[in-house]
Amino acid sequence: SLRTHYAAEVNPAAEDGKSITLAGWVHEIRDLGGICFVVLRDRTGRAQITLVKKKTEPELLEIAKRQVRESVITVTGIVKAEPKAPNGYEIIPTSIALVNESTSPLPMDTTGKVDAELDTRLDNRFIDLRRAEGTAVFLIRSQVLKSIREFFYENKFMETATPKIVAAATEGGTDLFPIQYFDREAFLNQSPQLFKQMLMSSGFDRVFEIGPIFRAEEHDTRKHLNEATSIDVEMSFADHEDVMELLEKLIARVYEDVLKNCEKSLEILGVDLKVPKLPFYKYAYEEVLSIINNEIPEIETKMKFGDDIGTQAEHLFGEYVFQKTGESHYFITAWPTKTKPFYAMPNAVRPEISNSFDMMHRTMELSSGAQRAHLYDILCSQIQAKGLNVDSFEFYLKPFLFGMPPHSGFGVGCERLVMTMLGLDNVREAVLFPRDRKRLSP
Ligand code: ATP
Ligand code: AMO
Repeated sequence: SLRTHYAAEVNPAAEDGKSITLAGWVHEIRDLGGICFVVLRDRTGRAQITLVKKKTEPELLEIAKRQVRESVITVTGIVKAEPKAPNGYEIIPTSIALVNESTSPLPMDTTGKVDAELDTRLDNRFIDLRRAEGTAVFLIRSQVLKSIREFFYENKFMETATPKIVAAATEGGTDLFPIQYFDREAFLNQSPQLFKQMLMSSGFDRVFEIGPIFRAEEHDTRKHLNEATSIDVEMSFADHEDVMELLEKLIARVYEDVLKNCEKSLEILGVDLKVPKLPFYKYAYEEVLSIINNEIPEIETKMKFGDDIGTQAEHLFGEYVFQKTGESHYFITAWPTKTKPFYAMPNAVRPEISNSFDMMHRTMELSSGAQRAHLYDILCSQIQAKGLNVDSFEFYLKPFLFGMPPHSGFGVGCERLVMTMLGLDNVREAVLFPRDRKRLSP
């Protein structure tokens, strides 16, 4: 490797006087007359290379001054503790190599001094991600996914991979992307839903999958992507209460791990993270309606059973919960059967409501889940009740005839999880190369 250290991993006290090699990008050059600073940046942070003109060989000074911003360089030099420099040290260079010179001018600023529009940033995402904030979001996202995997492995879940090219819709037909599959029409999968349920019949018992989902969402919003990352879970011999408990523990664990392991990234983003308190508050759908109708005057039209909770009501109710409880996360349970997909289990006592839930953040929905209808007849009649054709679900329905255990599960949108955790304005900020209505490149 060309480097001996990352910028933020140099210990100024322990390494004082030693020679090290850093590799990275020229973040900034400041020529103050008698002294010249070159700031090198890598994934972990910044290091100051200090050249005192009188003491530096003219050749080295020339190289340092010529470096165009954002060029790739390596620097070998002596570490000197310096409290005023980034990370508490500076490097007195013995050699500087220009590994690959950047073209100028740059497509956008990387120092944070000039704000760029989100579109400009996404058009130039490779360089946008060099900004400390960009890197921080994805270091945290990486930790989130690591924690999720650890959590599930510790709880005896198996990681699965189900097909993304499919023959039928799972979440209703409207949001499907059709594709050409040799001489047939196929679709990009909207959710692993049907497959994760089929695996319950295989006896896999507890599965999770982290993978892409594709939805041809028509609207261009701050919280919808056309390609998102779904964290999917399915568990046998468990009901909706069991998986809600699993879900809230998962969220708390992810927050704890990020708080513990991503201190610096959180600081860069100015996020003061608070681990949600367990158990999450639960509001039955009908309770939500009653609160909205009686205690939230901003919603003028009274809501009635069966209505969807729209974006405005969702926001105001989230705010209401936050004011009451001080918590951002909560569940809305017991949704009307007709507002939930066919695979949700109707309640045994009141079949017009389902054993389902949405896990909400103050600002938006983060997850939905349910106990599933595991009895063949109920499932078939629910498919029909949605106006769907039972025949097109043959591959899915067959396992229900040959020993399907009771089961429950949920799906969490990874980008929305990261977005709400970090208070990002737009879900696109939580995706490296987002896909939306207008954006197919890069
Ligand atoms: P909002 O309700 O806040 O206006 P939304 O309903 O579009 O937004 P979410 O509620 O977060 O978004 O749901 C995410 C995805 O789930 C969307 O793709 C939406 O189309 C889909 N979806 C929501 N409800 C159902 C449903 N009952 N059946 C199938 N898909 C659904
Ligand atoms: P649902 O459709 O609610 O449920 O999706 C689950 C979660 O995935 C995220 N999500 C999205 N995020 C960004 N952009 C999108 N277009 C998008 N669509 C979905 C959201 C949402 O809460 N099969 C069920 C899950 C289950 O019951 O197990 C399902 O797909 O955070």
